[in-house]
Amino acid sequence: MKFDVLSLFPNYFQGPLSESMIARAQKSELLEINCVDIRDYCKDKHKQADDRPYGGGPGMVMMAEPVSEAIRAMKTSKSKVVYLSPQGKPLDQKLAKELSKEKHLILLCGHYEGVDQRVLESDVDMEISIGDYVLTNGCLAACVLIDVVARFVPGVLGHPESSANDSFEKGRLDCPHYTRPQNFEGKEVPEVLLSGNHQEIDKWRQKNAFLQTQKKRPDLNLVLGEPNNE
Ligand code: 4FN
Repeated sequence: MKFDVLSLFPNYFQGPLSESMIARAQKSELLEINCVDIRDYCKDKHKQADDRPYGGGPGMVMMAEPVSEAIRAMKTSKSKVVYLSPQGKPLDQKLAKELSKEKHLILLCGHYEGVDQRVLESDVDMEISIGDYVLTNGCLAACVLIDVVARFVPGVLGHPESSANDSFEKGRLDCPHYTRPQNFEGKEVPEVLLSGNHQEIDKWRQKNAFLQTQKKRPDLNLVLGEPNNE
């Protein structure tokens, strides 16, 4: 799966996308992530990518031409163009799974006040939001989307059967986890986890995953409630 990430800070992504699973997936060529500098598509000698908004007011707007040129330079017949924006469809596991079936995603990151509306109408297939808070720019949102989507690309995950993954698939939180030592500052590991009885352990984990979800995120049982087995 290929990602082209269009932004004004192509170096922004070097950290998050060069570590851990995402780095390994790139080395093994399961993922290809190409960071594109929108400024390379500015035609004027000052490489201006932003301008003042029509109608006045504070802030700057990303100009239609360089953004559009950058998108069109990356686009093929198999591309889906996504603009990360607060107006977008909320990103969740279901949407991420659908996106992971695409061959090529072009991710457009907003800066300043955002992108000229006409680009969104002409060149963008879908707007996606990672949540309801104010961000400085769309780069972190693109990193989040890549991370979430990449986990669904076959081979990217080390252990596809991990229990954490099972819990996510069922749309609820994971159960509490314990490792050595058996006693930490007087707190013992729950007895059943030491029993070696895998049926009992499984029962305990399922029950506690459910209880934890009810207590901390009761909305999750409703929103992601439908089990998703594949
Ligand atoms: N944000 C809100 C309302 C109005 C503006 C913003 C905001 C970065 C270019 C967009 C934000 C949040 C989730 C991209 C926020 C996201 C962005 C995202 C984002 C600079 C313009 C901006 C009501 C949501 C608080 C700045 C609400 N997912 N504007 O953050 O790109 O993808």
